[in-house]
Amino acid sequence: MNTSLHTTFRFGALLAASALVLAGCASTSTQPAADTATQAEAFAIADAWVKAADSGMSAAFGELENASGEDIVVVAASSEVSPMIELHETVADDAGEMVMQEIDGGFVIPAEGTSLLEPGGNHIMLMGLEQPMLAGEEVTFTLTFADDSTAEFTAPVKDYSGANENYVGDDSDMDDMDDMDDSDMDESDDHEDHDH
Ligand SMILES: [Cu+2]
Repeated sequence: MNTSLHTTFRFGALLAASALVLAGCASTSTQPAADTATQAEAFAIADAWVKAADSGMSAAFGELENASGEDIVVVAASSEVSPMIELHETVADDAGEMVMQEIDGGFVIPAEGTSLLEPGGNHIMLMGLEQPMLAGEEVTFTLTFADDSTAEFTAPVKDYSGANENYVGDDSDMDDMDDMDDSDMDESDDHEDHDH
């Protein structure tokens, strides 16, 4: 009688131990998510170009491509040719005039799709050029994506007579730009300042 009880208890304990081992196997065989690629890695650009300009504003264009199965989003752009670069869209204002403005939420490139930057549409806006951009030169840009990854591309400068939409920044933005221009002038023109 005693022996029989003892055996039953041992058998139960063995079953419980087996169940724990099985559970352990199940959890360790679960793989981590395989897709760890950044948005920048899925990005490419075709036919990139920049509009030639001596000073002030200009814009960059091209076809943004996304090789991944999920939307990727360009949230910012930078280049050493301009201290102030924005992502712009072109829209009709209340009077039906086409005007450009900063786009909300950046440039979305759909999964396995493209997004076109073109005169009269979305574009990378350069404001306050540091130096002239002449046809035949090349300009390097860095794009930042929604996941903080970055991608560089180089675009040739081309003469182009269009893409002259009005900019509808608010007044404070324009004041900031004026301040920036003034300080730049002060630095570069110090030796020519005969006011004192
Ligand atoms: Cu613009």
